[in-house]
Formats: sequence, structure tokens, C-alpha cells
Amino acid sequence: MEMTLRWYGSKSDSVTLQQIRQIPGVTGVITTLYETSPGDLWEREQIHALKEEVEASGLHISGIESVNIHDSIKIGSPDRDRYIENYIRTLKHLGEEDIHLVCYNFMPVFDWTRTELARVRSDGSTVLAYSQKTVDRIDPAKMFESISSGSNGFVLPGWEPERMARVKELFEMYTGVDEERLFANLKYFLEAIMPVCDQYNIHMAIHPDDPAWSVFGLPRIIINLPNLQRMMKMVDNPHNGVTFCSGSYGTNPDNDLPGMIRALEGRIHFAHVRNLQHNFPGDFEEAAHLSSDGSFDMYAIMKALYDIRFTGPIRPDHGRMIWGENAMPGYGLYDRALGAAYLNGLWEAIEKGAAGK
Ligand code: CS2
Ligand code: MN
Repeated sequence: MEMTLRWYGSKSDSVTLQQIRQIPGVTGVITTLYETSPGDLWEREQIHALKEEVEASGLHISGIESVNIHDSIKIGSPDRDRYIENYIRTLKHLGEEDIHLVCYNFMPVFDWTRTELARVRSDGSTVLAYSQKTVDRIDPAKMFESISSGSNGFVLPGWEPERMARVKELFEMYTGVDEERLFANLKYFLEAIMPVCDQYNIHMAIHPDDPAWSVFGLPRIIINLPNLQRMMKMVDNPHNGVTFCSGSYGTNPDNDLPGMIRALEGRIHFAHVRNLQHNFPGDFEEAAHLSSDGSFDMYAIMKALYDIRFTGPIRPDHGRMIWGENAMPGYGLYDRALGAAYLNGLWEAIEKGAAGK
């Protein structure tokens, strides 16, 4: 495995490549072209410039998160082929720049959903949190206001203002798109892109829906092992794989995280490893990466990744906000750096233990 950190680019991130370079054991970044919108064609020159910027700091690009999918593709509108064509050409350009991992998601309208961006924990840190009771009461169009007012002035991924201005319209466009339709539209998309993925050895890694159930009545399909198995079988190609995000699958306590990892051997191309704390059914908050700070057994998660001989990038995911840092909620430097160091420590212990050292 390779330890990495997500980086939002020099224009949007408060964290610099130089800082990331100093986190022990972190050798790569996961990034994207932040000036693009879903559906845009990524020019090779733009990708090349980003790559050069990252490499000048002594790091490299380990993967892209995300090349976002235009809603027309998820909805299956008549104009989807135009956006799929752009996606294919984007993948080709990434392949030509020697980038072989692409994370994406297939969530309708909203990316991840949280009801609080700064819930205070007992140690004074603040974290992202989710309350089903609040979601059930909130008008989805208002969701954006509450998210953007708590985002410390940063634009949160998946919650771009241009997109949210169209929330109502987007909801209407998804009328009639149920889970079956969404599966069919995903299949159509994957079948169209697999030839270019085969040609350039690009690993597609679908990110789970977060939380792992339907919100605001919108269908959500990347939520558990049976659905993942269905997705991989319907387009049975090793390039059609997954991002294993412990924090997203783990929103549903019925998901056995280490068991899922073992069952997905060979098809996990990327891992987001983070912890969260379940308070009571329908209420969870994010936690430090350390097992004892939340509800997950992080050793068991890393051990399962080790046992399936996982070789792809891992990144710590949403960190707490600590030590007075002002950053994009979930994406400060300090707690994610602690997370990376902790995960690296677990890995070293597992590796040496397995070698009988
Ligand atoms: C999130 C998402 O859990 C996460 O990593 O922050 O924004 C995620 O990056 C996207 O859904 C992946 O496409
Ligand atoms: Mn994730």
C-alpha cells in the first residue's frame, strides 16, 4: 500500500504540498482539477501542469478523486453520450499522463451528507456529524445553506454553489430514477468506458454513498456488499473496482467492514480509512482515526487490507478540526497527519508481525 493525502490544489486548499511532504510515510497525493465541472473534458495540458506542480514538491499523483459524473449520465438523459464521450477522452488523457486510478461516485444530487460540520466533542475538537432526525425535518433545498454557512469559507466538494443553486431542478430531473434505473445507468456508463480503461490500465474505483442509505427519497445503490457484487458482476472487468471507504460503509453498523474488504479481494483499488462513532441509531459523528476514539476496529480493517495484499493508495479520510486550525471541514492538516502516522504504524506492526519479526 502507499500512504497518501487528499490535496485540493494550491488555489483552494489551506494545506500545502510542502506540509504534506513532511508527514512521515506520505509519498503521494490524491487530487483533481478543481477548476473543472462535472461533464467537462480535461485537457492533457491541464493534467500535465498539475502533475508537474505536485512533482516539484517531491510527491506524485497517486490517483484522481474525483472525475465527477455529470447528472445526465446518472439520470440517463438523451444527452448523456456527449458527457460520456468527454469522460472517455479525459480518461485517455489521464492514461497518457501515466495516471491510473480514478475515484468517482454515483450519488444523485448530493455527494456526502452531514447535518453538522462542527459538532464539539468532549476533547474540544470539532467533527462532521449526522442526525437522521434533522435530515427528516430539513427541506433539501435548505441543506445547502446550512452546509455552506458552516464550511469556514471553503467550498466543500460536491457542494459547489453553482450546483446547489439548481437543487430543485435537479430533484425534478431525478423523478422516475429508482434504484433499478440507477444501476442500469451505471452499467451503461461503465460499459462505455471499460475499453479506454483496458487500453490505459485505468482502475475505476467507485466511492460509496455517504451515508449508506437513501436520503431525501433519492435512490442510493453503492451502500453494501451485495450491491457492490452486483455492480462488479454486471460489468465484470477488474478495472471496474471500488474505493473502500470505511467511514462511508461504516455509517451502517450492519456493514461488516473487515468482512467486506476480504470479500472484495482484487477489486479494491483505493482505500479511505477513517473511524466514526455511533451514538445511537440514526446519529453518528466522526472521530479520530484511533480505534479507541470511535466505533471501528481500525486494526482489523488494516489487517484485512493487508491480508488481501492490497497494493493501492490509502488515505486518511475526514479528520477532526484540532489545535485551532482553520481549514475545510474534515480536511485540515493536523488530524489527517495524525491519522496517516497511526495507519502507517498499524501497517508496520501487521507487516512485521506477519513476517515473524
Ligand atoms: C468524501 C467525498 O468520503 C469522502 O471521501 O469527502 O467527497 C468523496 O471524495 C467523493 O464522494 C468521491 O467521489
Ligand atoms: Mn471517503
